[in-house]
Amino acid sequence: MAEDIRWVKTHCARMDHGGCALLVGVKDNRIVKVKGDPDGFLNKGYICPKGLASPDRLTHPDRLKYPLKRAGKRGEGKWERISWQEALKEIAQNLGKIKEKYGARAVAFGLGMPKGLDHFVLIRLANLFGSPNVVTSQDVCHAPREITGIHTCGFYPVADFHHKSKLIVLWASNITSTNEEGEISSMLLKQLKNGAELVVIDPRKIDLVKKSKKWLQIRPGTDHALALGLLNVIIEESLYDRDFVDKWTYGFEDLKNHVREYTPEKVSEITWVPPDLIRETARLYAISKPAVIQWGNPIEHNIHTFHITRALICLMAICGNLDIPGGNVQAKDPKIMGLGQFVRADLFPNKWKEMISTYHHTIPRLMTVPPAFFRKAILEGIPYPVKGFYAMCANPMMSYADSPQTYKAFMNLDFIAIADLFMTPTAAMADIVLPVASQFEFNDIGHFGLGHGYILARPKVVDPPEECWPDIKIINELGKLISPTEYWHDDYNQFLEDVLKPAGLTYGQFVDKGYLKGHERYNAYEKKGFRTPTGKVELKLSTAEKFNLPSLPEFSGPPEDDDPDYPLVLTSSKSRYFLHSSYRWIKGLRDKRPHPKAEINPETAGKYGIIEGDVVVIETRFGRITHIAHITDIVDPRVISASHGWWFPEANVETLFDWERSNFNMLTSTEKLNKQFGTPNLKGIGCRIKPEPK
Ligand SMILES: Nc1nc2c(c(=O)[nH]1)N[C@H]1C(S)=C(S)[C@@H](COP(=O)(O)OP(=O)(O)OC[C@H]3O[C@@H](n4cnc5c(=O)[nH]c(N)nc54)[C@H](O)[C@@H]3O)O[C@H]1N2
Ligand SMILES: Nc1nc2c(c(=O)[nH]1)N[C@H]1C(S)=C(S)[C@@H](COP(=O)(O)OP(=O)(O)OC[C@H]3O[C@@H](n4cnc5c(=O)[nH]c(N)nc54)[C@H](O)[C@@H]3O)O[C@H]1N2
Ligand code: SF4
Ligand SMILES: [Mo]
Repeated sequence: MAEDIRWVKTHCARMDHGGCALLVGVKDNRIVKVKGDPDGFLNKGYICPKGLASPDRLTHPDRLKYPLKRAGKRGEGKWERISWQEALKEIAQNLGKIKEKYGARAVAFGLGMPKGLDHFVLIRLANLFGSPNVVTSQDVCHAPREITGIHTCGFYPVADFHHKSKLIVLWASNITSTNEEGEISSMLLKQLKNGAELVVIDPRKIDLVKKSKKWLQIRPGTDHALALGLLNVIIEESLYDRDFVDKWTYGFEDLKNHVREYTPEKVSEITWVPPDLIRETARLYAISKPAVIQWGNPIEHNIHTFHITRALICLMAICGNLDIPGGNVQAKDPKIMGLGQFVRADLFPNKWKEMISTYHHTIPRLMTVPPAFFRKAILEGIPYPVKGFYAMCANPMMSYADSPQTYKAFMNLDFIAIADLFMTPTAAMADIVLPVASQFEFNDIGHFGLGHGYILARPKVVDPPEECWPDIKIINELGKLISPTEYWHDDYNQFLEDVLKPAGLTYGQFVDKGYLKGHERYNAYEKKGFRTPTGKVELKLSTAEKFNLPSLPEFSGPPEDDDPDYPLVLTSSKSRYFLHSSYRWIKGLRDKRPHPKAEINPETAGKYGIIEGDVVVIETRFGRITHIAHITDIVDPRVISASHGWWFPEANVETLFDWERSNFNMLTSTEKLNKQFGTPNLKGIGCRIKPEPK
């Protein structure tokens, strides 16, 4: 029997940022086994539970298999099956009508976590259709660190795990669970084996705390204060890299004067981290070279995200850890088609002038629309009305902050089309639902356009079932109906060839290689300076006045004021077994984590009369959900950590799968937003808990 199995090499995807090389065993167009590829460039054989379960995505009996058209009222769960031709025609006609009446910008295109090349094909469609509005969750995912990086030092400083670091600082990054940044946790573990030291900055005692030299159990939402405290110690104790600071930074004296007030004692009161631990951490980071900061999501789940990310880059810079091997680096792409060229940005040069976010004065270079501003356009017509939405790879009913507002906005749209693998709370709100082929069912390129310096081959392994189409094919066909046909291909696979052409490779040749990595080049600034107006790392922003940005990283308080009615501090993390709101319908994964769990310290549980397994009500000023109590000392008694992304595929479609019951974003709000990125508070929110009344 074993001889019948055909083994195919590909890369894991659409379960997180992806990256593990896989060996996939196929028999009769079915995946029968999957394992980590020992030759994998990043993972060297590692595979996680999600990777192992990833083929089960394809064979679920309830998977969407045919295009559907809404038959009842919106969200009522009544559908009729239609053909692809009808579905595409319906979408084209509705988007066309909106374009005619309100202009192309009244149609927004929605994307979730970037999953593959399709992400960029949809941006291309938006450009060709003439809409500047591509809505994504970038407000709370990567845009703050990437774009603040560009403004501060001319690039996005990614953690370099490809070279030896002396010290690794995991700042709000639970990498053994989330494999964040397309960097593989196995690479980090290898570094630790080779002697790198570890500092963990996390309100939860994550697994890697066991391997760490120091753990800073920070009060959620106060990272900007901590970063300023570290800067204070490093500067006051003259531990910074004097040579680099003299030659390559702008505004050091201003930063020095500015951080003087953030003494470890003061910062300790805000962050709950003991003053001596702040001092020791600052010293360790300053003297360990190279040291790398692996930054995670919670630094951008906060209205102060611009200050946090600015302060972290200042730390990297003054300690001389920018653009050196084993530090935070500018990854160089291989010789492939550029992102701008691929999405045909040239055809829409004035896009930024027309975007919804321009009205809200978001930071230059932010080219996607934050969800809060998208909904404002729908509900209030500010700055102009939005009436239509085409989205794929996203579940905004769960992933956007302030879920009731998303529901209201969707109820007010004239037309919604959603492409997904499964009926979700978002797909259930659509007029047209499109069934997609996913990972393993079509040829794809991973990590294109993500700034990690490499791309990965993801060749097709099996045929998709029934009428499931890859998103790239859907967009390619829709593109021909709603934009000039000459920009679309006869066969969507040609897009893969386009990307690889500059490398002189066909897709087939690329698959044989497995991946392409850009040339490693460090200290690039020594030749040309940093790509900022001053040619230096701008500790103080020279563009502050021009772009109306704060010139220095500041602390103006925690995300929310203390409120005695909500005495506990709420945070959350992502589950090792799911991707955001995705895949709770995969049995093998759901069995591992059947319920949304709230982590509660034993002392707090005792105080509120809660025992392990109780249904608990979690309330903030904005909403109320239930979770299952998990009593654990991995959190401080003052903190509650809940789970993100919960809906119940097994529940009734008429209730939109109980989308409100345990959905963390029922507890968040968009009443306060970060100015540069439109980011709401997802962490550090005042809350209270009680057992659910019986
Ligand atoms: N409160 C809170 N909110 C958050 C976060 C948080 O930590 N806390 N995290 C934020 C972050 S970092 C992000 S990136 C966003 C993520 O937000 P989303 O990307 O909206 O996240 P998912 O919930 O994973 O939704 C992805 C959907 O894509 C579908 N899908 C999977 N594969 C394919 C495919 O190949 N094609 C198509 N068309 N669909 C597919 C899945 O079934 C799922 O329904 O959420 C953000 N929101
Ligand atoms: N299994 C799995 N993997 C994923 C994802 C997933 O949903 N599931 N999502 C993918 C995506 S799109 C992204 S962007 C990445 C994100 O990956 P991560 O950045 O690792 O995301 P989180 O799990 O939200 O948060 C990381 C850690 O921050 C801690 N934390 C909570 N609040 C605070 C705070 O205020 N300050 C500090 N310093 N720490 C805090 C949490 O306890 C958690 O351990 O992961 C990717 N990989
Ligand atoms: S860590 Fe991510 S890329 Fe690796 S097997 Fe798991 S889900 Fe796939
Ligand atoms: Mo993300």
